[in-house]
Amino acid sequence: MMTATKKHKKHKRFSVSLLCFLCFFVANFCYAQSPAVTKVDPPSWWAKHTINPVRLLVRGSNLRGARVRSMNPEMRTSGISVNEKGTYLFVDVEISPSLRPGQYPLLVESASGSTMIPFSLEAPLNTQSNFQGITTDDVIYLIMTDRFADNDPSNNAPKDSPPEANDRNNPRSFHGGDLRGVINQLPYLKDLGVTALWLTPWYDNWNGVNRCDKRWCPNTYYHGYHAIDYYAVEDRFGDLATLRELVRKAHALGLKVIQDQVANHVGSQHPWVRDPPLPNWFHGTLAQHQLNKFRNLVLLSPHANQLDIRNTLDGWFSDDLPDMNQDEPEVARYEIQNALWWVGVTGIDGIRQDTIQYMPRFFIRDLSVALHRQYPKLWMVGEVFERDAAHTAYFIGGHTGRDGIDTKLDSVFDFALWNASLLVFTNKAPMRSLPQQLKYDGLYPDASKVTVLANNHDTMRFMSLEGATTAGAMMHVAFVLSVRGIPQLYAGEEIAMEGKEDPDNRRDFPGDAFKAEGRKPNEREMFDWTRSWIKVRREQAALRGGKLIDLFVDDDTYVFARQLGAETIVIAFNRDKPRQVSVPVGVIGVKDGVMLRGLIGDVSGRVEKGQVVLSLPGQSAVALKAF
Ligand SMILES: [Ca+2]
Ligand SMILES: [Ca+2]
Ligand SMILES: [Ca+2]
Repeated sequence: MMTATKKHKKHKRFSVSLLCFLCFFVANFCYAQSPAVTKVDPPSWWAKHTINPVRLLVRGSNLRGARVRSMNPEMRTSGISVNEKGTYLFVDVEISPSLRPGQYPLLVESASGSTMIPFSLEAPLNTQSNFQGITTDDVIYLIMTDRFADNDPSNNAPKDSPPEANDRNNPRSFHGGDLRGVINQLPYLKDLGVTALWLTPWYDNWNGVNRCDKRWCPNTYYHGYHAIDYYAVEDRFGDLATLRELVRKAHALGLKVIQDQVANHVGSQHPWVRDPPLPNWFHGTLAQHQLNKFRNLVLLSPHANQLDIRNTLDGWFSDDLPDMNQDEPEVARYEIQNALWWVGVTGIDGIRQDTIQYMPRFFIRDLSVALHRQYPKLWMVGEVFERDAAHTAYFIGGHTGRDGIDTKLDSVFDFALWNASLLVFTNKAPMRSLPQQLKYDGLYPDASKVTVLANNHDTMRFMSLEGATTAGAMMHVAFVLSVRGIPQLYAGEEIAMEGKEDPDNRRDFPGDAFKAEGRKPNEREMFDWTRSWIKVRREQAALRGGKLIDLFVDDDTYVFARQLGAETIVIAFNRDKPRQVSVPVGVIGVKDGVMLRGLIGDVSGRVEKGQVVLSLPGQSAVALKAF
């Protein structure tokens, strides 16, 4: 008994120490080898979504051999794949339509341990006030968030940012503008009359500063085009809650919101660059990649060689902009879900897609189709920065290209017409260049769908162009607001701001000008003029959606009608001294005896023998209506 007890004790002691040793070993082993999760994209989704299952990309460590399962039987997982290093895991999550919004964490298990993937289902936003799309009834206003209004100083110097990154005297540093600033200026924008705000990218960008011995250093990514996280809001601009507040408050005032999305590339500080989820996630690596030579003609020309085409589609926009490989289905799927996620969580109405021509056309189509399938009215405009209507028309949806693809893209910017207008209103080209350019509308399936920019953050401001005058700037903006298409203004043009090439064209918006009493005389003149043209556009359906018919043109004067049903608006531009012009309105059905009265400009005339004689003021634009 005694022996037995001793033996037992000895055995027990041995077992305990062995167990301790094993525990210690296993614990260490487990600690070193258990799966760990640091990020999940997307972090949330919706039941009854057109994308189901949704595919998650999970970042972490020791994910090799891991299984993923839901704790809820109405959420099913499948299609797991893990990268070679075990740092990324893809998994399909199928969501039962009956699941309610809430937390639905997923369990990741491997032979050596387990952990959770946080994941939730969101309540869908109201489709009556969100996802409304953009039409010719809208006037878009581009805001570069960092340069518009700083109304939250607490986010101006994040802990990981060196002082040089936050130097307001450096045009390439962060200047402090934020989402709160945009929210607080919504009444200003409402007063101006614009109806849709396009904000430069709000993805989180690197807070640091690039140093070099070139003239463009030190520089930062204040503009937002170098995402380090496709699922996070720039911490200097605010957070997701503030962004949602912005969209909600804008919608309450009748203002829509457009997100600037950048599917073509991410920033070189993105964690993917050091450790890509797949070897072909990008085109090349930081150490080995081709630079885009921007031979954009090869995208349209049937004579291009494959080497040039691949360079234009796969080349990096710059050495610090790794090019995403949408030919890899996991990348395409990730990006399509990402676009839908932002729309779904914020309620935005439209997307401006950056550098869209450098992505494969099938991807533009698949993205457009997925967006419209979930949000039928949602709108996407692509940046195809070409002063050539044949090229931009190739990318708009509604017709099939020679590759057999209809991109289904809602809109493209009309850089060709913008260019013509700048030349005409700075007296470098005759007025007839405007109808000369507009003849290429025949290349578009529906030219009323193009977005007519007055300028943007990549172009010189009008007032800094050679030959610019305030009168020229006023005619230019009147043209943008009266020609066919969807007009787009750039913050600051309405107060005649100056600015040469990037980054000079991104000066801080002068805070005083947000209030009428703070505007200098030239700012007030331009603001009031812009507002009056927006107002006429808002009040006259023919100006928004009417057919454009040329009536008169010579070197210095251009007169056209916008006609919708029985309504006729006549718009005239005269960059010469005051002159009389006989305009043939009988041809568009305006009867003799009808009066044309100025909506903008003190001009009127009675139609006789099919003609109306208008005394046009010099260096100005007028809008008349047939009564
Ligand atoms: Ca700020
Ligand atoms: Ca940041
Ligand atoms: Ca590309």
